[in-house]
Amino acid sequence: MNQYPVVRVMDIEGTLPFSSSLETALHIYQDMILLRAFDEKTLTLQRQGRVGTFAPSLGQEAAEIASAYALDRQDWMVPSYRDHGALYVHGLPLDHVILFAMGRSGSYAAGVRALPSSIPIATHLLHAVGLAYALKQQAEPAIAMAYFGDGATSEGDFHEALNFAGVWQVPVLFFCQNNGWAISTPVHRQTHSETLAQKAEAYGIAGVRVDGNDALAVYEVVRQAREKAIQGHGPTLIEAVTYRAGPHTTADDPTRYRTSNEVNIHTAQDPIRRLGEFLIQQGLLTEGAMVPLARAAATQLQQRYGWDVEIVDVRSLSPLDEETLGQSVRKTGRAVIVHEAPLTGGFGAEILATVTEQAFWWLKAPIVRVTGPDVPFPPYAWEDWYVPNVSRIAHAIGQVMAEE
Ligand SMILES: Cc1ncc(C[n+]2csc(CCOP(=O)(O)OP(=O)(O)O)c2C)c(N)n1
Ligand SMILES: [Mg+2]
Repeated sequence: MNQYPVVRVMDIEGTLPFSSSLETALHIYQDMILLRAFDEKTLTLQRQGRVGTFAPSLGQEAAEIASAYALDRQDWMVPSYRDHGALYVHGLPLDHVILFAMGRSGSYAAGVRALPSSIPIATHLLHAVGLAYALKQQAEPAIAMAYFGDGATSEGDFHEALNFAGVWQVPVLFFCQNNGWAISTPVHRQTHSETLAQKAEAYGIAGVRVDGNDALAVYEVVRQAREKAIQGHGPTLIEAVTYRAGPHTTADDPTRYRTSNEVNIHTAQDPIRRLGEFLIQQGLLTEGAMVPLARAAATQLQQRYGWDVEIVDVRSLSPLDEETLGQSVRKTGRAVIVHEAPLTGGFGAEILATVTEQAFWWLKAPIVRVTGPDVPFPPYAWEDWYVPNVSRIAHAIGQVMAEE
């Protein structure tokens, strides 16, 4: 039997080269962040009773967004209920997604080559094969791509669809997001197959397994499978291995069937953080100027005393991510604020006030600021003396750790 190794482009730390355009990578990253923000917003709307049941994409942003970037607008997207991000990339405005969740179908997807999201599991895979059959008949240089989950591979429709697609050799891609769970059923209770990709073999079609948290690998794999289908070389089953970090839908409580330890292990592979690291290394994203210094100080202290230091990079001052600041300090009970500007009137004072508002009762030590001194910024030769350095930051961390 064929082997199904996982295709990867970036490793966990977000390194390794990428042959495609970096501009595409940047756009994918932006839309992954947008999808996460959309998820958060829609969850709030749902909790307020303003939209119906909603399936979030938390943890699956790379698979959702990068797969859709690999398609062309004339391709048919055949989505499932979780694929808001993919639909958005394919041209569906996000407000249509919300309207659909509120039960209004009206002008849904007008002009966009996308079917309505399928709630029944796997039935839409046959519709995708039918669309691909039509594309082939009309000699259109386009494909159909069906989105579905690991649970769908146990449905008869999945097998019928792969069978027809193989027999007819139509330009269809089956994009399976193996997110580990079908509501409360884990993958190992779904199938005894080692992989989902290998199920392609029985139908005489290609099967590929890709790291679904590696946005660039997902993009490459879908792009290549699409090219192959357009050239008349048949369908592909793509298994994107990812993780559903949130609930199945707003009607689900995953704490009843999985441990927080499992969730923590997977969220360490967060696809957004990973692509972010890659883009920073490519010089396309920057991190705060003090972050590398803070990281060096944290590494030193970890090695010397075994301390775990959490670094929060405040990406924008307005809006200020107060929630993250509060969460971090509620966890550690300590805070060191680092910036290059002078102490007096610096933004650090604003952060200090915010942290105090958010987490005063959790503080185990007074907050310490490491900043430039209260003098005008000096000429270049004196810059090293002026801006905070690793040893000053390490010293400040030592100060907040000393109070026990
Ligand atoms: C034909 C059919 N059977 C059962 C259901 C109920 N149901 C909704 S979602 C779901 C699990 C699907 O899991 P998976 O395919 O892994 O997709 P995921 O939700 O993880 O994205 C089930 C059984 C359904 N919607 N349709
Ligand atoms: Mg699933």
